[in-house]
Amino acid sequence: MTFLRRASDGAIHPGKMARRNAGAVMWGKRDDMIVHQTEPFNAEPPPAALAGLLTMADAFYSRNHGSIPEVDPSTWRLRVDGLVARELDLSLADLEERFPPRTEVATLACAGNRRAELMAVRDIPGQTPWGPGAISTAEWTGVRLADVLAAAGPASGAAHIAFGAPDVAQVADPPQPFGGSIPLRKALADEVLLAWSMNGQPLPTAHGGPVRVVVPGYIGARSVKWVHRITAQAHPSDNYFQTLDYRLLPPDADPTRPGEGFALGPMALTSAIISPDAGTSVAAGPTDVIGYAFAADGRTVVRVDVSRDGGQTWVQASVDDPAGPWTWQHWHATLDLPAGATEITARAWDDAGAVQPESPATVWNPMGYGNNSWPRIRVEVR
Ligand SMILES: Nc1nc2c(c(=O)[nH]1)N[C@H]1C(S)=C(S)[C@@H](COP(=O)(O)O)O[C@H]1N2
Ligand SMILES: [Mo]
Repeated sequence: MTFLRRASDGAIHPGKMARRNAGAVMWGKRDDMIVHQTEPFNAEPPPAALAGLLTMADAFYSRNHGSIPEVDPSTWRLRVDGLVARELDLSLADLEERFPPRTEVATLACAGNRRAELMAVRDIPGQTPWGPGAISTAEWTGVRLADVLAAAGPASGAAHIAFGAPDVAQVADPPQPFGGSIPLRKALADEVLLAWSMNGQPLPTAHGGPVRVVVPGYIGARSVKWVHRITAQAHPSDNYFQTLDYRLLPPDADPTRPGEGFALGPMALTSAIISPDAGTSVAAGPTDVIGYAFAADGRTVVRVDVSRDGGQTWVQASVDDPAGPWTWQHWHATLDLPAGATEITARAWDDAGAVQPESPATVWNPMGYGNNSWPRIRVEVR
């Protein structure tokens, strides 16, 4: 895939196939998974694996900042503390017995999804060159975070809910366990879950088993895996991944300077082309173009257009109805492709009338987050 060639840090190429597969196999992934890093494990599926509403566990992207911890479900405990009337110490059985179960189909996307297209504009050193596959959708089952918080009774000063996990990120400064927070208002929303099941199976270790947070509509980083502590507090989490990483900085900001820009939470409308595969060759004539679009934060994609000439002329795609408020939607269109080198691009609108920005250059930022510009792929038409 073309975007992998842009990797600055020892690009993955077919010569490293054996190692790629070893990383994928270790975490139960399909062996055509694109492994950006084996330790910590970071991998995305090939675009074709993103075609269904639900992403199978063996194709679901993996984003880790530290070693994946082995957490024993029988000894796992969740501590709820901070500005609450009653501190809680819950086992997995407590969660299952004391609160009503809730199932939600939700798309998770990393804020770094589609970063490779930003890196092509201007390099972003030290960051993973994610293609369009750092996004996946599953059916999550667990309990509402709101129900657990209600049992603890948030006190009047509580405004943020912070999550703690056991995996230590050496990349953080100083090295520390992963964590983050969401505003209390979001934490009390029905869609936010403490999930122990993914697509009807126990939550795999790699995806946060036994229990993870699922925050639909927010950047993936807030869906903290292996969560073992929930703290109600007046301020956002002081964890590195809330205060320094996962911030949107203005283009001219110094990424090493703390406090610039703002912490990301809700996601913005994005889309990608998943077929044809970028960089491949296709036969001239009518060609099906397939993609996903994700309005995020509870919105709906209402229109997608596709162009074979860089945006001079457009064909309206047909867009799947959303499976719920928290999922991506797939779209498809037929383009009549003339022979030669061709760029296919797309643009999506959400129900608030927001449309994707045209160019990655206008959304470029020093840490490479939130690229939601028009997706573009090149194919050779023969
Ligand atoms: N404990 C912990 N939770 C975490 C992370 C992590 O490194 N450690 N990565 C976060 C990020 S940045 C993303 S995008 C999602 C990825 O979830 P997945 O690996 O199940 O796809 O998990 C989030 N939760
Ligand atoms: Mo992420």
